[in-house]
Amino acid sequence: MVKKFQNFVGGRWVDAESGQTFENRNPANWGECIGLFPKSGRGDVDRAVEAARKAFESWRLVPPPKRGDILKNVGDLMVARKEDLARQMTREMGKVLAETRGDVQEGIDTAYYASGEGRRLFGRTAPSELPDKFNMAIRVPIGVAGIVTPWNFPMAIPTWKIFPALLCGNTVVFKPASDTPATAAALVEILMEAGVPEGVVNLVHGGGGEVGTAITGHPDIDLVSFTGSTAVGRKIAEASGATLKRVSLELGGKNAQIVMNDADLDLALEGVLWGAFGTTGQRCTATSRLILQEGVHDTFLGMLIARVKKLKLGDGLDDGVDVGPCVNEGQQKTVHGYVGVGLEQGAELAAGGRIPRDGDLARGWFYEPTVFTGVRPEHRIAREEIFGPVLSVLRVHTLDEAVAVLNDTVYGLSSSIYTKNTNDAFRAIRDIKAGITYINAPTIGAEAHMPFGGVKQTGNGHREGGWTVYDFFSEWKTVYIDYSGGFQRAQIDNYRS
Ligand code: UN1
Repeated sequence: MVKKFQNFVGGRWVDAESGQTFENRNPANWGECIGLFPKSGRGDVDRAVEAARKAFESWRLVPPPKRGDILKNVGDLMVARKEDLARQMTREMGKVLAETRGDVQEGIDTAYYASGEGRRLFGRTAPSELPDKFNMAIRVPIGVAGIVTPWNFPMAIPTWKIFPALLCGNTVVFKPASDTPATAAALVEILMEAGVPEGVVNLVHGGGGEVGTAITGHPDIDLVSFTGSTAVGRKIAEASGATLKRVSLELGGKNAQIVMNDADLDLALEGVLWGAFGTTGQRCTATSRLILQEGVHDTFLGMLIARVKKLKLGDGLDDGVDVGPCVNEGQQKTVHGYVGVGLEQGAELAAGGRIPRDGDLARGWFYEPTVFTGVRPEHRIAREEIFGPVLSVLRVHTLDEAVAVLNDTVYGLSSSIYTKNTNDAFRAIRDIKAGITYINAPTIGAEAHMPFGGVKQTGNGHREGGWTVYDFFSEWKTVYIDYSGGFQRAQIDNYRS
């Protein structure tokens, strides 16, 4: 019997109004069905928003340290269930167990950070220009937050959004990616067990076209936080113009790692293998371009290809597997399509480039780790986000050229440079246009307590993570308290000449 899951609305588990369901399958073994999930629509979103709106009136009055205590419980429950959550996540989206454990850990880190923030959530005071008057700015809750999340970090990314949203006193309508609904259901169960009151978090499963659109356009949702494709992000930004919602968008990337002539090549090699092929390249921070300085180009390429050919593809639950499957058939097709484009435009295939058809690999949506050499900045595989295990190698002569090639993209999320020259490292930090720059480390691996986000078309200027995400999920209220007992006019009574 396949397990049937439900939405969670106003503190109750309920079916979709339509009564319809969709399947969640294992991308490493497509024959395995993990569960049936409600195929929801606008009516389900309406009910969830109603419940969240009602719950907001009491949740906003709960003191932030108390909200933080609940999030501490959430972190503790995640610690206790880490292994089960990781295994379920590998089954539903494919990345290897070490990485799904890391994904859950990122959620735990976010829970404990948010819990501590309950006793900070700092406001500010400033002197008044008038006597016997007190000025301060405090953070207040905003209302109902629509949270729309992707499948590549099924636990971490929802927690990046939901935990600070709750800590700041907002209530939530959560739509997880339809490829990873089981992890989302487990997260909501944990939130409830930890003591989040009814209606404060509502879960609506379903497709982006139906549920996502209903959330992002809903007149009674005050803010939307979305991570996903640039194409969808653009539509959300357009829709939010009509309703003037506050919107945080984390979108595409075309991240690059630079390797300079003086780099520690062994270190740079580990970095690019992890950055390009970890999570099967399905991170918005993935290394999809490798920029090699001429003096190390051939040597480094030789080292890289030898190791790429040894990467073991397989079910992420099995020991010794380095790279899991693509998340679904569509993603596998997209990757293969880009390999065709790379060849057509004249890049050379140095490794991979095929859908493996033998043995167990034929049961899932696998793709060979792929490296293209001789890539030029104008090639589409050097410009467009592929979101798969495909690395494009470009050759440059100088640091300035390396940085210019790295910056030659509409995106600006993560970046990396390997060099032993401190001056070059600092120049790169100054000149690279990206939200995140790593020195002697790969483009992936952001830590939960640091700002996360990108420039240019990677986003719309907000940052998740760390202390910065609290700016998105709270509103500043400025308060003036006049205790003079008299009538005082700013700018006027204190500047009488
Ligand atoms: C993403 O790919 O959307 O920095 C998030 C990293 C992870 C998060 C990635 N901690 O690679």
